[in-house]
Amino acid sequence: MTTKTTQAALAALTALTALSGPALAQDGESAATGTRATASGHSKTSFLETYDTNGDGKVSVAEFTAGREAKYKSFDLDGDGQVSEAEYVEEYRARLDAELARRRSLQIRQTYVRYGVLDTDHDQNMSLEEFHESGGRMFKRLDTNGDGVIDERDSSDHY
Ligand SMILES: [Ca+2]
Ligand SMILES: [Ca+2]
Ligand SMILES: [Ca+2]
Repeated sequence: MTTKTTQAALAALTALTALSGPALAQDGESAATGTRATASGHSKTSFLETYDTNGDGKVSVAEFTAGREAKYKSFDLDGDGQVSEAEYVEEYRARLDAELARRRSLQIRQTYVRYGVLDTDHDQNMSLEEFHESGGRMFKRLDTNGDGVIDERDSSDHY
């Protein structure tokens, strides 16, 4: 493997790790849609959100069993009452693809928004001056003591 390939693979892995949170957890997740964001994939809160179907704040064994059965059925793509390895993986792959597509489209939209902020005169061209304006704001926010240098004496961690 070349260094470049390794880096690409690592980047992909990092992206996937970031995505393997609550919305995409393979087990104990919030329904098949994977759209609800919860604090933690395996928390009691997400468990309650997933299985407390009558909304009384409690999960009975009956509710839990019904929820698990519904989940099992969502894995059983060909409906033969069994879940093969291929089905289990495919169900996850489909949700992962949907989530990646959703995040990608969101990130692209945010990039247009960022460009709109950078292109202050809105002529659809980010001049070097405009780019420097944005950099200047960044620098100012970090240079909290205003001495023209960013170092440990500046108290802000973010710009
Ligand atoms: Ca099956
Ligand atoms: Ca411009
Ligand atoms: Ca400073």
